[in-house]
Amino acid sequence: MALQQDAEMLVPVYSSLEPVYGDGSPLEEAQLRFDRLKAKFAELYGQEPEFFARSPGRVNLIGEHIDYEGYSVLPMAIRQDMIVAIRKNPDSKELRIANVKDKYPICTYPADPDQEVDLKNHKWGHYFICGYKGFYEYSRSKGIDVGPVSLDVVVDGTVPTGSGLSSSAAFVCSSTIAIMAILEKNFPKKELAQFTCECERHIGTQSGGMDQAISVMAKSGFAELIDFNPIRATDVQLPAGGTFVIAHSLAESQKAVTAATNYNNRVVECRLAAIVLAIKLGVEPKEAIASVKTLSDVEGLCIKFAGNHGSSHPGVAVKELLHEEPYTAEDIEKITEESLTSIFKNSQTSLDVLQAAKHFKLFQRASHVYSEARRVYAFKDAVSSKLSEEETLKKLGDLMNESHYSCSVLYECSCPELEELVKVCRDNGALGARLTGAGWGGCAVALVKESIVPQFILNLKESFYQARIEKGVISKGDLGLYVFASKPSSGAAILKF
Ligand code: NG1
Ligand code: MG
Repeated sequence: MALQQDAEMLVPVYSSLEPVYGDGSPLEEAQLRFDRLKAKFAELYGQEPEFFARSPGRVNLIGEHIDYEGYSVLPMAIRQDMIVAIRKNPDSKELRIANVKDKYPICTYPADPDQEVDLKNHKWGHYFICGYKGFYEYSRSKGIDVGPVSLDVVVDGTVPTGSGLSSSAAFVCSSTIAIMAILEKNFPKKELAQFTCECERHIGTQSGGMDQAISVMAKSGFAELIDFNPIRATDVQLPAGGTFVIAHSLAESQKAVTAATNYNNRVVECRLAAIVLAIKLGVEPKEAIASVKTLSDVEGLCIKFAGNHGSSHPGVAVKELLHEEPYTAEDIEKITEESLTSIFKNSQTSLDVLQAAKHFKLFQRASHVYSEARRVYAFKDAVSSKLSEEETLKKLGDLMNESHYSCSVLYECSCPELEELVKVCRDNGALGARLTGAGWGGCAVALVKESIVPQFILNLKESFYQARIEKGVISKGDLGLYVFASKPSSGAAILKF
C-alpha cells in the first residue's frame, strides 16, 4: 500500500548508524567514514563535533525537468551521501568549512546570515552558505529570532559531483540540518524540503524541489512519488525482480557555471511557452504575464482545448497553437505585447538567460514537459498494477526509454557521452535506460533484471569504461564509484553519539 508521509514528521535523531546504513549491508565502512571525519575534525579544530547530519544523493527514475513546472517526479535516495560534522565556536566570528578531501581547500565566511553568495566567484563552500542563509530566512519567517552563530564544520561527501545524483542538494540539506541541530531546532520535513529548495537557489540555479524533497523525505526500501504545491511524498514499492544500475558518462556537468545556457535557459523557455499558450487560449497578455508561472498553470486550459479536439492530452494544444520553428524574442514579444526583459525584470538569472539566448524552442520544451508528466503517472500506475512482474518491468523500461528520447530530442539536455552510454546499457540487456538529473553530462540510470546485474556491470566496464581507463580519464580502482547498482536508501538524519 502506498503511504503518504505525516505532515508533522521531524528529521530523526539517532545515536547509532544502524537506522541509516543498516539496510542489509555491513556497517564497517560507514563506521570508518565517521571515525575519519571525527579525526579530521579534531586535527583541524582540536575538539570533537557536537553533531553529525547526513543527507543522501538521489537518482531520479522518471520525471526529468518537470519539478520546476509543478509536476510530480519519482526519485529514490541512494546510499551515497553528505555528512556534515559541526560544532559551535564561540571564540570565532566565522564559519569555517573544511572537507576531508584535500582537493577542497578550507572556505571561511563571516558568521552573517545576510551575506550575499558571491556567484561570480564560485567556491565549493557556497552550498553551506545556502543552508546557513536558508535556516535564518526560514526561522525569521516563523518569528523565531536566533542570533548569528559561528561554526566549525568538516564535511565528507560520497555523491560524485556534477553527476546528476544531486550532490548539491545532499550538501545543502545536510548543512541546513546540521545548523538546525546545533541551534536546538527541528522543523517538519516538509517545511525543510520546501525551504532548502528555495535556499539552494542562492547558488543561481532556478531549481525545482525534487532533490531536497527526496533527500529529506526518503524512506529505506522505497522510491517516492513527490508532488509539489504543497510538497508530498508517497512511498512507491519497486518490483523486486528489477534493479536500477547507475552509470556515469564521465562528462561532468557544472550546472552552477553553465546555468544561463542550460538549466535556467530551459526554465525561462518553459515560462515563455506557458505564457504564450495562455494567451493563445484566450487569456489577456497582461493577465497571463502576471499570473502564469509554469506549464502546469495552463494545463487546465490546454486540456479544455484538447477536449474540443477529442483528446485529453495537453500536448494537443501545444501542437495546434505553437510552431516547431524556434521563436525569436521579437516573435514572442508580438504575442506578449511586452518586452522579455520587462517580463523577467525581477530575476537577474533569467535576464542572463535572455542575453545568452539566440532563440526559444517553446514547442519542443512544452511537448517534453506535458508528456514527461504523464509518463511519471504511467510509471507509478504500472508499479501498482496487476500486471505480472515481467510485464511491469517491461512497461517501466519502455517508459524510461521514452523519457530519454524526449529529454534528448525535445529538451536537448543530453550529450554525446550520455547517448553512447544509454545505448551501451540497452545493447547489454537493460529493459530501459535514460539520463538522470539535469543532464548535459552526469549519469544514466538503467533498469536491469536482478539476475543479470553482475554480468551487466561487467559488460559496461568492457564496452564503455575500458577505453576511458586506457586513456587515463579514470583509474581502474575507481570504477566502483562510477557504476553501481543501487537500492532505495533512507533519508536525512541527525546523528549524535
Ligand atoms: P541535478 O542536476 O541532478 O542536481 C536538477 C535539479 C532538479 C531537477 C533536475 C532535472 C537542482 C538542485 N536540481 O537536478 O530540481 O530539475 O535537475 O529533472 O537544480
Ligand atoms: Mg544539483
